[in-house]
Amino acid sequence: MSEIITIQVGQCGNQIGSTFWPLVLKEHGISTDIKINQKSVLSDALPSFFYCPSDVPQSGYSSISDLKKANVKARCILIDMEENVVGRYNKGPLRDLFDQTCFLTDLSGSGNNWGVGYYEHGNEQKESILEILRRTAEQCDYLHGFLMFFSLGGGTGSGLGSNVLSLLEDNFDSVDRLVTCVHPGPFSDVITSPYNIAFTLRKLTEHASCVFPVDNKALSDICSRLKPSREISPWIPYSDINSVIAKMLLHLTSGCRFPGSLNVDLNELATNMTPFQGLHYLTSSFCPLEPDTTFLKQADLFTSVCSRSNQLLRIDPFAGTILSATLLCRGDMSLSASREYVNKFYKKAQLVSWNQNGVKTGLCSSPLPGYSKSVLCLTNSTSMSRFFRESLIQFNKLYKKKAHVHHYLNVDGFDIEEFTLANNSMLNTLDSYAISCNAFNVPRIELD
Ligand SMILES: Nc1nc2c(ncn2[C@@H]2O[C@H](COP(=O)(O)OP(=O)(O)OP(=O)(O)O)[C@@H](O)[C@H]2O)c(=O)[nH]1
Ligand SMILES: [Mg+2]
Repeated sequence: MSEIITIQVGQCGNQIGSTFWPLVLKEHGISTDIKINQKSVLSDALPSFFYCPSDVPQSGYSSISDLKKANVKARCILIDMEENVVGRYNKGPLRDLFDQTCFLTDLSGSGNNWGVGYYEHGNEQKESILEILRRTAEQCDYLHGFLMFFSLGGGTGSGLGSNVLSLLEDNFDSVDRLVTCVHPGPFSDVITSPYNIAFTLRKLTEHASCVFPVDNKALSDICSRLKPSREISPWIPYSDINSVIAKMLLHLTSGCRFPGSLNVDLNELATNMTPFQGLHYLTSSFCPLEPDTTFLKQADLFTSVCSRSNQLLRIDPFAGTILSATLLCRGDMSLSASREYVNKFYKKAQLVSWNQNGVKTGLCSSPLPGYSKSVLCLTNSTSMSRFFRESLIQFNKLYKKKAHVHHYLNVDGFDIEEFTLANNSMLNTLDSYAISCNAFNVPRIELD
């Protein structure tokens, strides 16, 4: 059994976690309600996400209090430089699920400043973080990967998250580092987010194995479609948005956690999906978005998963050339149905000339909780250059005026050169996507 350690950083990362973990428990047939007594169905896969002391049987847990008695703990590291978000874990039903020594908090936050997260907190917390990482890794027999969640727009998730990512590379270089990062979308609530995004993207390009960017605008649109009454009040709660992200993450990791006739594990995914160093940004979409829609026909499921409106990032992967793709099917799905999807994909997509057979399929028999079947589509498409282009434009709007630059220059360790390096790194990734297929010309944007 292979294990995955999750690392949630900052407010967004930890709030995604508080939606993710109840779903993980549900997937294992474990209720967070201590009164319900249901049969645990999938406990053999429990050690992937949970440390189970070896003298305790892994089956037969049906409630969170059973896990508490058996001292089962989530393989999760919770980091925030403020206390309140992580502190909520200690008050709710999940309070006994986490090892208290894997909580790392401070009082000051990073004030939406990547530099503070990366340099100030990064330097102060380095030894504590390494100690938690080593201890958590030692509890694994076969550590399969690190899975990180954080936002790109704030200071702690983006800055300290980037720092943790490079610590992982330095200390566990053979273990894959997968990151789900949340882009604020076009109307950011954080003025400095274009800088924070740019600095983080550079670090993600350099140190991550695979990145699954999602954005709050695409996710809000998905959530409003699911509950049209929201049109009256367009504000979508983060818990709804995070629930879409959490389902994507469960789907993504299912192949290395559950048995299946054609499983794609995270290492395979990182290898198959990344044709060139640094071009490891994948779009994701899944269907059905709502629990059990048994009326959905197999063919509709495919059409839906490929539609632009189901993408968790506001880009259409099919508008560009596809470098690689993976269709992960879960639940009641036959091998022939999944192969049919792949054939349809070849017809729909324009694949890069040197990888005409670049679509992989995975099949995991264990369904997402509440779903009979579902499909996750991951693509590495040249359309991702649009994401980098938009990030560059936003970055340059601020940097041309040198607006807010002084906040970063006041941080110990931060050098003005970081701005040029971030700009160049985004340009490079953008260009590399274009060169990877020689299909189109993306205009360069230079700094003044
Ligand atoms: N999807 C989603 N986005 C969130 C959530 N919380 C915050 N965000 C977004 O994340 C960005 C702000 O980042 P935070 O995660 O709050 O910041 P942080 O990492 O805690 O950093 P500092 O507060 O600056 O120390 C904004 O764009 C928010 O819209 C959440 O629970 N879900
Ligand atoms: Mg915060």
